[in-house]
Amino acid sequence: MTRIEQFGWRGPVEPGVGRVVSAHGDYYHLVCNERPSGEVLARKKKSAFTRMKTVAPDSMKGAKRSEAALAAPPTPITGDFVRFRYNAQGDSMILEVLPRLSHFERKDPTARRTSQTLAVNFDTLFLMMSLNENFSTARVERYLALAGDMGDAEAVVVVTKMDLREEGDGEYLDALAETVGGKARILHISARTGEGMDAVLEYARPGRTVAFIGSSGVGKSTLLNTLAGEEWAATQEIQEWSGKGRHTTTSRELVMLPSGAMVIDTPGIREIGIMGEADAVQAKGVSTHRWRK
Ligand SMILES: Nc1nc2c(ncn2[C@@H]2O[C@H](COP(=O)(O)OP(=O)(O)O)[C@@H](O)[C@H]2O)c(=O)[nH]1
Ligand SMILES: [Mg+2]
Repeated sequence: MTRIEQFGWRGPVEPGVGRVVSAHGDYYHLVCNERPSGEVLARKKKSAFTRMKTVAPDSMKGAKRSEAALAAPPTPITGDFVRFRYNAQGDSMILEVLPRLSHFERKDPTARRTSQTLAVNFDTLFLMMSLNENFSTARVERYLALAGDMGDAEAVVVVTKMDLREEGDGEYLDALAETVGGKARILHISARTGEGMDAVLEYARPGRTVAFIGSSGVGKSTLLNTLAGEEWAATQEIQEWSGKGRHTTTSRELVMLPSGAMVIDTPGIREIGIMGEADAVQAKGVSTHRWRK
């Protein structure tokens, strides 16, 4: 298998196909077959991504302009497969985002902005929430509604921090199971005790991609660290100490696991402001705490 196939590419293996594993400002870190190392830094070819300018001149305002913006080609994000022009001497250039097999989007309820794509090209979508103050069956319902048109992938609801289970929690877990019904499988896990890890590993198959979605603090990075192994987690810590902070999860990152599966860890929903949810709830003076729901 070539490198790009290992990273989940299932199309014809042609030169110039890469997968975005991280984005740093104007630069995209791609994995591909073009180099022995399999890694390349690339930029977007400007003219390939600025169609909006020709469709929507500066004089165009308001709704018309956002319509034109919608028609603009998608900007690459972590997880995307792209077509690029390799340049051994200088910057390689991304020419095009290849069709996404799956995508999870947050839709702005105020419709003032276009939707925000949180993850792409995953086989499994982990909709994560923890068994403490973050627990909300209503949120899971919203997640599942958003996942309704995600394309060719499976959504799985993951309840994290099961080690924090208290007496009476069975009721909440039952309510969740009832809400989810047959729409998704529900996993109960704990990174601390290892509960449920066998079930998680069923999705961590070679060449498969799992995307983690959930509020900040639910345990996404911890699960990733557990799956990637202590060695990987230690490297991340060193990088944070040295000030490079590669894994503070301020942006999406695609990580290859020792099993050959990949994880896309997304920043906490709070940071990316999904649906302004936390703010809205707080503004109403309603606690998100499960006991007072
Ligand atoms: N008790 C318990 N705490 C956990 C578990 N997983 C993560 N945490 C803690 O929850 C906090 C947030 O975890 P993190 O992985 O950074 O969350 P993220 O924001 O979703 O990436 C950290 O203090 C973790 O140690 C778990 O399974 N059990
Ligand atoms: Mg994190």
